[in-house]
Amino acid sequence: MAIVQTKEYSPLTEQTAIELAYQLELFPKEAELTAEEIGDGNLNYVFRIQANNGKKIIVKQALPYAKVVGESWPLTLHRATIEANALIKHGEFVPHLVPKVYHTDSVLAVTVMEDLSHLTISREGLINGESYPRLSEDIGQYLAHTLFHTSDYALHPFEKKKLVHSFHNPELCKITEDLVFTDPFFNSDTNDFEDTLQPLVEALWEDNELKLETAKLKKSFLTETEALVHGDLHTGSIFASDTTTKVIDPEFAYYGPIGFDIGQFIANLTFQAIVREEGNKQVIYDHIQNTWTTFESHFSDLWQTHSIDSYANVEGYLKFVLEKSFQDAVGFAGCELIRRTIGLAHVKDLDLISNDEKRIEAKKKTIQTGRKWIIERSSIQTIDQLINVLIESN
Ligand code: SR1
Ligand code: MG
Repeated sequence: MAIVQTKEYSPLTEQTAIELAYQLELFPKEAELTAEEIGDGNLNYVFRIQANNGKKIIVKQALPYAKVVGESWPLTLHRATIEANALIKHGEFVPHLVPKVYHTDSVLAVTVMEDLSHLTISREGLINGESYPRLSEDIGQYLAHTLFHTSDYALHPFEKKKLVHSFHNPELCKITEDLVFTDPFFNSDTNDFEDTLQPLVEALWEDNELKLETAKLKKSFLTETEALVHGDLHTGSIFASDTTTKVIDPEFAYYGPIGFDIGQFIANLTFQAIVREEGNKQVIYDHIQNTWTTFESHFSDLWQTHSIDSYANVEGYLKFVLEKSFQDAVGFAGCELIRRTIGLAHVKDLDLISNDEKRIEAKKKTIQTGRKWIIERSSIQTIDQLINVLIESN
């Protein structure tokens, strides 16, 4: 990896992104390069640099503020380092499921990585009716390997605690603490929803049972350093095709509860289960089921073959860990459903429904499903039960 010493931060332009690519010698000197800013996320610049011979790379740069809100919301540049290090760490276990990192620069807050433009962001594809036959198998494996191998079940305690320290990510965690676990459940300025939803939303704010259960989930997010989680595993953080899956964007990575990524991914599939026409829902139910069963079987295999925990072979311990992770995942999924519907950062799956009546109907179902999953998570014990609860209210 070439090292370029950068003295101070400044936002890249298409021209300076090209200059950086030349400096890093990622292309031959004689190559003619073009750049295009293609980022449509909430936080960063993403430049695609292309040479006249067709070779492409991605230069991603963190901005010192949240793009979704503007310069009034300052945001640490350190998230670029967290993201690059999480891609590299997770890539040790599932190299085929993450992009290759070619270069990082912590001062410029830049990560240079593999271009994935032959794939589609899975949220966009799913909205357009794609079924992505490999998606849940790949994500189930991604979850099992990244979560198991970064946990105390697989690592010496010194090594694990070193990782906990190096993935300390308080600013990005604070965004999740506020936007996922707090603001949607209170009358907060960041919330954003249609007037028609006001009575349902006010009922959530008054719902002590829901708030108590959400507080318990937030406590888990705040305190449980189980594994290196991606931290923002929605379908917009996954590139896919019929044959390939790649997980991107782990800038929210930190040591958190094993159920967090599982729940966020299941929730983002659930938006599709809710918005699709009747005949097209089953493929999504199947993905939800297969995500969990793949995770469970790979995690269990890794536990049997690689666990260094003295208690690994104590009867009932693996079952306990899996049950806890499942129950947490159901609750976290419920929070994600609610926050993407009435909080600051929405999802296109719901917002792009142009018919007002249908959109509001879908949002009401989403909120009610989220509430149910949070409150009833201890009685929802299997993935089949979870899907049945979803089908009943869908
Ligand atoms: C201010 S950032 C809003 C949301 O976008 C990211 O993708 C995370 O989901 C975050 O909560
Ligand atoms: Mg992101």
